[in-house]
Amino acid sequence: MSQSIQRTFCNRDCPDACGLLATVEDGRVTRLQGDPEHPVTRGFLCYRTQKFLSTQYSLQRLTSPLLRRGGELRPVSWDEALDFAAERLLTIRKESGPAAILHYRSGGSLGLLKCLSDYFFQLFGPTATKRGDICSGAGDAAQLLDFGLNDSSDLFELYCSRHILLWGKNAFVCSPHTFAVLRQARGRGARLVLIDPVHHRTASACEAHYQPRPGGDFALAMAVARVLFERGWTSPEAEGYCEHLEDFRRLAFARGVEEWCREADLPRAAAEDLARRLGPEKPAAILVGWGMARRTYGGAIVRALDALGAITGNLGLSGGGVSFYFRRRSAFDLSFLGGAKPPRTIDEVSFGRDLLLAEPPVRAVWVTCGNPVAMLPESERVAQALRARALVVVVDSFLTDTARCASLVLPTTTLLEADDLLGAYGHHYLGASRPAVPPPEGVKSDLEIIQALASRVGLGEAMAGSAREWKRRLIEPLSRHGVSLEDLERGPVRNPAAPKVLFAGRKFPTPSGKVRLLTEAPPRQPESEPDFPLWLMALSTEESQSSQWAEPAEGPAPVTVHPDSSSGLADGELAVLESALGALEVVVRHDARQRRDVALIPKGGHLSGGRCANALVRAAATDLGEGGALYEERVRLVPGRLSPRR
Ligand SMILES: Nc1nc2c(c(=O)[nH]1)N[C@H]1C(S)=C(S)[C@@H](COP(=O)(O)OP(=O)(O)OC[C@H]3O[C@@H](n4cnc5c(=O)[nH]c(N)nc54)[C@H](O)[C@@H]3O)O[C@H]1N2
Ligand SMILES: Nc1nc2c(c(=O)[nH]1)N[C@H]1C(S)=C(S)[C@@H](COP(=O)(O)OP(=O)(O)OC[C@H]3O[C@@H](n4cnc5c(=O)[nH]c(N)nc54)[C@H](O)[C@@H]3O)O[C@H]1N2
Ligand code: SF4
Ligand SMILES: [Mo]
Repeated sequence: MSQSIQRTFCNRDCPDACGLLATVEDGRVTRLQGDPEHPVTRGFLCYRTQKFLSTQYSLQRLTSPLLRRGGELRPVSWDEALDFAAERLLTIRKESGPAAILHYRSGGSLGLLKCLSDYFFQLFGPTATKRGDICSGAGDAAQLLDFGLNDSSDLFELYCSRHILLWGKNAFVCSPHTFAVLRQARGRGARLVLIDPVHHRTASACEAHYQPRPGGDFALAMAVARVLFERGWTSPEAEGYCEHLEDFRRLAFARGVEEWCREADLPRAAAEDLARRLGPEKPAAILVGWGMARRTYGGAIVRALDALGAITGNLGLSGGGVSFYFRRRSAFDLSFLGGAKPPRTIDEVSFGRDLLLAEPPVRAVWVTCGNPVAMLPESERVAQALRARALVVVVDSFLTDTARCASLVLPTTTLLEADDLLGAYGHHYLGASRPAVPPPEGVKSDLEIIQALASRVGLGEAMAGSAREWKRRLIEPLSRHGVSLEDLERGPVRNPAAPKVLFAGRKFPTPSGKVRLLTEAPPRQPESEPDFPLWLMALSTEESQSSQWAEPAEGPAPVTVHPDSSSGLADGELAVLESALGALEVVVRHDARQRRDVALIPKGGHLSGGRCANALVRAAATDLGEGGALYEERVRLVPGRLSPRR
């Protein structure tokens, strides 16, 4: 028996970008471990990747292209599949122009070579692309506006923090390796506090948990700002590196601390406690969760948190900062993607509606690394919009909700077969993945698929090159720092261009060189909607990576509510969860630690399994960055079952 240990990297849409060790016996991966030598991975994996071998070797995995004929998806050869795709794309481009073709790529893999799919469609058109960002649009835009840059200090700077404010962040589930660093920081004396309407397991590492009204964070931040100003706890230097300081102060003083706190549904003591941690007891780091900004005024909320970090002098300070994102692509040369302007864009948040209304019509959609039917709002409408196209090609390893709407499905490689480059959005380490095993017979990598298509449409030469050749091209900036591809393949390398302390010297790449403080409050939101009293939040769960489940989930989705908000339904009882858009059969779970105005459901449930939260969520944009206000939908729990007709 032959046995070896292959070193690679996890490419999932996760902040941690772990180093993996795959034990391979007779050509089959038999064990997956976290790389003990990776400074962030430290030898352990999350639940979902620990269980990945059942996905890798699942009998549901696709091993042949599927072409829709007579209404059914049927296996065909690769030549037939690719000839069909090439012929249809060329015809549509000839008849209707490249704006009739849409390329949609999401976060199935964060490997940088996935950009080659974008590159192909730029050369082939440029074709239409998506616009906005369902994941982090509002927060990204907020930080770019305020700081001119969306990046973070070194993760291990948290060891220098006196306080760490986890603002709407569930690191335990979403970034388990950051969670481990947080616990170590606590061991070194840092004090942790969670600000999140939802009770979750990250609270276990925190000495305090404030549960504001969903979206109440803006008011809470203003209460904190007012306390900071009143007590003289702001930095005397803030005037020098902040624009609009006086206007911001006026904004904070527009209401009393008590009034702001009432709006946030928290006691005054909460604002005072947070102000003390940020002001006299700095350095304090604010870690901003991506989820928190998925609200109507998510951009304004992140801007308010940026301002708290700025006025207290926590920016540019070791152990301070307001961290939303780590620039995972900054080490790589992606300039070949150039600036080809798409002839039109389709809004990701209202994808279904935009696609249905697009005029002249989008005739073809190419989906890769994404499951928009399950993961975008108004799932049924997204499915309907896709089914109404002349051509839908989906590149995936499984027959997802989206693949079920396709005319052609092309089976592709998994993270254990990937040959790619990785940066992380939760720390500054880079890596190169290498296939631990070859793909099964009948499966091609995304690069091979794009190249085979390119050679059929006259773009073979432009797309040519092995994965390693492309990698060498992308890491050109690193070679100037003496980092080679071989170095990256041997193990993690810290991005040499990434700062240890971001904004040291308090210089900001904004037009004025200063932080731009916000000066206006968003409109007040209605506090209750009598017909739909609960905010629906479809949140990350340990068991899945968005719609990719470690083990198939069956039966009605669990919905967690405070016992007082369960419409009299017992724990474990079946019920119907209704929004203004749709209804789902669910099983009720009681949790007295939750607020009385929220209903929690796992993110990533499948439409085909009747578990998809996005069947209830209407498309609504955030105030900044064209993100999705995914957690703003209101719902109610109703006794009974869903009648089959509905
Ligand atoms: N209601 C609600 N909706 C949400 C969210 C929420 O919190 N609530 N979260 C949002 C967020 S943060 C995000 S990022 C999006 C995620 O949305 P998506 O990125 O669409 O998420 P996934 O379900 O992970 O879909 C990725 C697909 O890529 C496939 N895949 C994996 N590896 C590869 C590969 O190497 N090549 C190719 N071609 N395919 C591959 C997987 O099998 C999977 O079907 O969803 C958003 N939707
Ligand atoms: N296990 C697992 N891990 C994942 C993923 C997964 O699907 N499963 N998804 C990955 C992806 S795509 C991403 S983008 C990241 C981030 O994934 P996210 O799911 O965005 O996780 P968080 O950033 O922790 O943000 C979610 C938190 O925001 C809180 N929140 C919601 N509304 C508010 C509010 O109004 N105020 C406050 N203060 N908090 C609020 C929620 O209660 C929740 O605790 O995680 C990645 N990690
Ligand atoms: S999903 Fe995230 S935590 Fe899990 S192995 Fe991959 S990078 Fe690590
Ligand atoms: Mo995301």
